[in-house]
Amino acid sequence: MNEQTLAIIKPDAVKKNLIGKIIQRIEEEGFTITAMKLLHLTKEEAQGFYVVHKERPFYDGLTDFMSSGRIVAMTLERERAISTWRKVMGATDPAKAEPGTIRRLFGFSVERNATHGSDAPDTAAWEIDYFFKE
Ligand code: IDP
Ligand code: MG
Repeated sequence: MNEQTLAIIKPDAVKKNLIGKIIQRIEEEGFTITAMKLLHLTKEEAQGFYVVHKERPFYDGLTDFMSSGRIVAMTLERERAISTWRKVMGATDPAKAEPGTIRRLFGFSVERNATHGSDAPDTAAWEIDYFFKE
């Protein structure tokens, strides 16, 4: 049974003109892109998206970064989409991510790590709704 996850190409990767390479990888990994938007979040929209992290010390920097430029938000569909996309992205910190993963290949720092992926079915549903309600 297919599952959906939310993926974001973050502002660092968009600025480096990596949209095409990342989407090519997504398709090669067997995902179908079922919705996609290029957008520039306001600070408030970035804060809303990452509200789960609002008590974290990195929240203000993260939401500044996520509102610093254009992003690509997508819904990806395949079998086990959530865990598969997180595996393809690699660990949060690009320096600790496995060789060949997107964050290892294209991430710059633990904050500027090229991509986002939902971490569970409930967060995936909430995050998909955040960008693609109706
Ligand atoms: P994840 O994106 O791998 O699920 P989370 O812990 O959910 O990682 O953190 C969300 C995002 O916040 C990360 O992708 C990264 O951009 C940023 N972040 C996480 N930890 C740190 C940190 O220690 N310093 C700066 N930014 C961080
Ligand atoms: Mg997370």
